[in-house]
Amino acid sequence: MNTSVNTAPKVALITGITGQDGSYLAEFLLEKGYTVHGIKRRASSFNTERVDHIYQDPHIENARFKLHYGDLSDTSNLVRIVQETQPDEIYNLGAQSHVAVSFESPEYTADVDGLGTLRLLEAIRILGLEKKTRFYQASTSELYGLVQETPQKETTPFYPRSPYAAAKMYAFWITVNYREAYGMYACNGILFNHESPRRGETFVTRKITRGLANISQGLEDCLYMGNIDALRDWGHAKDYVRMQWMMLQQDQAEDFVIATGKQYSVRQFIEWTANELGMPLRWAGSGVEEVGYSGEKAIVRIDPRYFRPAEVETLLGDPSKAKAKLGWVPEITAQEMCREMVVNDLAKAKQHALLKNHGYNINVSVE
Ligand code: NDP
Ligand code: GDR
Repeated sequence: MNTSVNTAPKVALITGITGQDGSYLAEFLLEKGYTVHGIKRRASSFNTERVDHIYQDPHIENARFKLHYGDLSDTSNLVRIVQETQPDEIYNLGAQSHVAVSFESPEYTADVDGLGTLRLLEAIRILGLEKKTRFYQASTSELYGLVQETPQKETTPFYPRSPYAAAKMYAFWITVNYREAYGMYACNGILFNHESPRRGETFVTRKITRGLANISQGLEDCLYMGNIDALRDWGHAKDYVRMQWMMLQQDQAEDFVIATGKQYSVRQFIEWTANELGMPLRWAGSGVEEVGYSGEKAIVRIDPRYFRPAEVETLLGDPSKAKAKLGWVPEITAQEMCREMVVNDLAKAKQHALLKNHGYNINVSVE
């Protein structure tokens, strides 16, 4: 652990602060007494829902939470924000983070997820902050792609299977390179899938809990899925942001796998969710004809539109190094997390159903 005696409050800069991890990490760092700066993208409507509860009016004296407009594709903007904020720690969580979308926008994904990382590292260097600013890169289990070894650990060879993973592979190595070339404290957290009630609605777990909760309240009829036999090692985002911080408090920068070491299928996650909602499933048929029935009602079907051009069939992490060196162990199991997500989405679905029953026009967007 870093035993520095400097007692001035630390300053953190988070890219992707409006995302799932950014919001939990900001909460965590504020609780630790940090001043937290975040980069948010300009959008035509408000996009800060996940951090609204920690928003502080910039007019108040000593506000410890500040948002800056910016984008990982914009070098001069990043340099200016790093210059203004002089961070002790940068957490690069911003990304086009959807694997399926990366096949549709490969160049944008490469720019933001790959070159965006380089731009931040260069900003640190250009501003002469190599010895002050510590850098965390949000690397991913998607790097393992077509897995070469099970379970996957820090030494397992990479085999990316999507434009997203290829871009993140560049980001991984440029982070290692800046550590070795310039002596920067820069490290990669190779994080396996992690979820929460704040997970984006188009990632598989949230799509399932939200979709089935809506079905339970009569707001949707059927949930359309892709490859339900894919296997993932799912943890809770709250556990994982704690580890992101721990990685920047060491004497030496190192890369770590963050995972639970347990694996389940998408199919199992659907079944847990359906059971939580009191509508257990019976499967019939196979392949794209497979259907999940609740009673006589078909509520889960396969839509090949959700198959990916190249799939990552199985991921299972080995977090032994994180446990041995940092004492990190995940506290929330995948099934507990599923329950929390169901409770959250069911409450929302009930609110929507109530409004609908009182004549309000409720459109439930589905993807
Ligand atoms: P989210 O998709 O929830 O959040 C992504 C964030 O990046 C959002 O704040 C988004 O802004 C922002 N962003 C997107 N494009 C840009 C851009 N061009 N410039 C600046 N910011 C941008 O992701 P998570 O919180 O789940 O993940 C955080 C990071 O960890 C990502 O880099 C992801 O790839 C990586 N990761 C995630 C894992 C997971 O299972 N969750 C596992 C391993 C790695 P906006 O809100 O405006 O869209
Ligand atoms: P992933 O997460 O691609 O692992 O990337 P996602 O939840 O999107 O998919 C997990 C698995 O579920 C299968 N699947 C479906 N996925 C989605 N989104 N929608 C469906 O309808 C569906 N049906 C089946 C997928 O094919 C896949 O096998 C996430 C992101 O957070 C990345 O940013 C991060 O790097 C990795 O996790 C680790």
